[in-house]
Amino acid sequence: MTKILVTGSLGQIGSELVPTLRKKYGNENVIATDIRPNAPTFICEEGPYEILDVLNNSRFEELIKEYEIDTVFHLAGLLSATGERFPQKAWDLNINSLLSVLEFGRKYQFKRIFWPSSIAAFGPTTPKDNTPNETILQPNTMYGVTKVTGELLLEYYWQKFGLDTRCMRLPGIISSETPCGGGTTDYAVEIFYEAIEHNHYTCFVKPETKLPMMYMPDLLKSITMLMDADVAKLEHHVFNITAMSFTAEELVQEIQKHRPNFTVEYKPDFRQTIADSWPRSIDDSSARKEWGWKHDFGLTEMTKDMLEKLINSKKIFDQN
Ligand code: AKB
Repeated sequence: MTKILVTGSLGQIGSELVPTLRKKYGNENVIATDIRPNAPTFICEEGPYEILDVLNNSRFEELIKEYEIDTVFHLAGLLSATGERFPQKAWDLNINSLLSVLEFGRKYQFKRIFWPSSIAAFGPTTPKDNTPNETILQPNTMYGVTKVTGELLLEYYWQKFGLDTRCMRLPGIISSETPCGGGTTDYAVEIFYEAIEHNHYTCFVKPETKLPMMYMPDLLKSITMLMDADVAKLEHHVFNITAMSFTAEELVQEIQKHRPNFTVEYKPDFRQTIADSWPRSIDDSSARKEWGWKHDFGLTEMTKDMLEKLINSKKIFDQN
């Protein structure tokens, strides 16, 4: 029986991955953890929830022993924009916690570890369009530096100790359950909340900014597929993955099809430089070939679904 621990469970991805994993493996077999004490009921009442600062090694190890953990989804970490404001903290949190997970994996012989890398592993010298899986990795953000380092660590533990590490370079993730924060691709999520609430959005990147993106249902599907993949068929441990690429302006036009009075002004800030250093589109053919990756949502389907979900859940109005 698989016993899973998820770090960063209350974040944008964790809050939707935990219920997905609990459905698949059973509520009691998925231990949600986060540094924050106040977990929403759907996380802390449907299965175990433990407070965990991932830099607290003894507490981390205690939980691994107590629950006999054999699989970790390590999602805790600082994103690109926050990482530029606090570079040392980004290194400390993103790398030292990953190193602990890998060491626990070796010591307790984990079955598998999932860790998200990012398009931030690429940099200004990487080819911008249809960026290959194997290419130049010279990021110019601390977040990107931690992602490249993390990828190398996963590869090292795989080669040296046979630890089964699996990783995807995530594009911007768009979702309706938990608002995101601290990232550069956040505009592609915030815009939906603002469109519904104020019919207006001030966008922090230029209209022509084009980045790879993915809708949460596709992300959850891809993580499950990668973790279920037959190890014998995997030539990589780190995969490019994508579903769509669009400019900020194209996203606005798509939202305006549903909300014709929606308006946007563009006020680029420091996150523009980060966005400009990342690819416009990604070649994820290795993921498609090695474990059958196929996305369901493009810009049109995602936009329609996001607006419907946010309006129906009334989440936006409850927050205020
Ligand atoms: C960010 O914008 O920092 C993240 C990412 C692309 O890794 N969403």
